[in-house]
Amino acid sequence: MTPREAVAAIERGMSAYRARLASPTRTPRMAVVLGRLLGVAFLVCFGTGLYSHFLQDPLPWMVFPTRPTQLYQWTQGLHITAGILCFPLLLGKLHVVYPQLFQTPAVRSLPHLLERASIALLVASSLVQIVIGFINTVQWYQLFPFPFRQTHYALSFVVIGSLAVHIGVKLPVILRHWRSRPREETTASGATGRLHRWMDGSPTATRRAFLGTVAAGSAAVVLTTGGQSFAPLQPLNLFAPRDPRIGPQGLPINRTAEDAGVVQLARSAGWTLSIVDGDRRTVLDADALRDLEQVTVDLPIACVEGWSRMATWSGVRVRDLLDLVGAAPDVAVRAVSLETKGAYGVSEIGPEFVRDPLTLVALRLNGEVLDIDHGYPARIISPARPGVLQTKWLSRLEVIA
Ligand code: HEM
Ligand SMILES: Nc1nc2c(c(=O)[nH]1)N[C@H]1C(S)=C(S)[C@@H](COP(=O)(O)O)O[C@H]1N2
Ligand SMILES: [Mo]
Repeated sequence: MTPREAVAAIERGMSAYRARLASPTRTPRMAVVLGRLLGVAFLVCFGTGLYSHFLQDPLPWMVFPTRPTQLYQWTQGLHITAGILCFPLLLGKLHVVYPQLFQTPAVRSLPHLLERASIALLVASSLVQIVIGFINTVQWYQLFPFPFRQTHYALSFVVIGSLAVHIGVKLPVILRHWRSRPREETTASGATGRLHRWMDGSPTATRRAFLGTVAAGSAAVVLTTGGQSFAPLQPLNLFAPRDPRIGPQGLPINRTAEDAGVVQLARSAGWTLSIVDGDRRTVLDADALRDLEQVTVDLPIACVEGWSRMATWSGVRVRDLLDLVGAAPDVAVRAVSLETKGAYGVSEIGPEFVRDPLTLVALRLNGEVLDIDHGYPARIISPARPGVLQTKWLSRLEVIA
């Protein structure tokens, strides 16, 4: 057999296989219907993801809203929920377009090659993206050897970039099938007319059943995991990694004092909080902190991993503490923990949050002295920011020069 004959034989095999895959659910219209939803979910993930990224690593000119206080709880809850929704939508979409993998000739032209390459990149990067995102929310951190945040961030540009190319290339098909069903039934594989019926119903019934399956899958994953972010769904919260109601003082914990290696220091009678602005410094012990004006606020802990929980905190305004050392009105602050190893021991608080009267060094939670796992003797709590920045077991506040 000559190479040319071999190629022809492979192509005949592929077309036969593709013809066998034809089904009423595999139409360009169905690809567009699911693609629209998936596109929205991806864009929501991208937007809320960038918001989360820049809250943690702001560019110098960035200023963030501090109200509503639940803003980050909502954006990150949306991120995880839209992210989870990508699973049934993407599986449905791949089911619909799967026969396209076997199109012949495999490559018709350079633009066709680029189109197929961009789709390969889109499919591969989105699958990795949603799988590592999910793995992160269930805290199997050890499962992959690369840093999650950086990888997920970089991949988000690959996903959205290849999505933009994909939409550009498919624009004619998208426009043709956006609204109306095409009069002529064509399959996504391009095999016109001949409709293959699996299941006994009509093509329309088959399509409805398929969409119903995708919808039921979507409803199931959202309803059973959304409770970690949205209180009304909590009773249905079967699979979400966190039940926000469980934990000391009614609040979950991400890292205990023991894990952080701070139990002794945090319990020590000699604990103090230093407030430092250049050469000026004040050192307060627990009694001195309790003697300052105490403020009570309702603010959520909203973890980057999606769970969140409202709580009542009492303590001293960060701004009042800065006044003790005469700090300028618009400064940013570094909050330093007793925890010295790991990435969570330090956080930076931008001027808009420092200035905010709800930003506290909290000493009490839900009417009791902070539990050691929630950051006793003192922790940061501030509005509209990720939980990871709400530094526990505080030891120092430094004005950033
Ligand atoms: C196309 C889909 C997605 C896109 C474009 C996307 C994008 C992003 C971006 C840009 C960030 C910020 C990363 C950073 O802080 O540097 C982020 C964070 C995050 N994403 Fe996604 N994401 C997607 C899907 C998912 C899914 C499916 C899940 C989980 C079910 C998920 C879970 C997370 C988590 C937990 C974070 C917080 C990371 C951290 O700050 O530690 N993402 N995402
Ligand atoms: N020092 C220190 N502060 C920390 C952490 C930590 O590991 N170490 N975890 C952060 C994360 S990821 C979250 S979500 C919140 C959780 O607060 P909680 O444990 O009191 O609910 O604390 C934040 N503050
Ligand atoms: Mo967190």
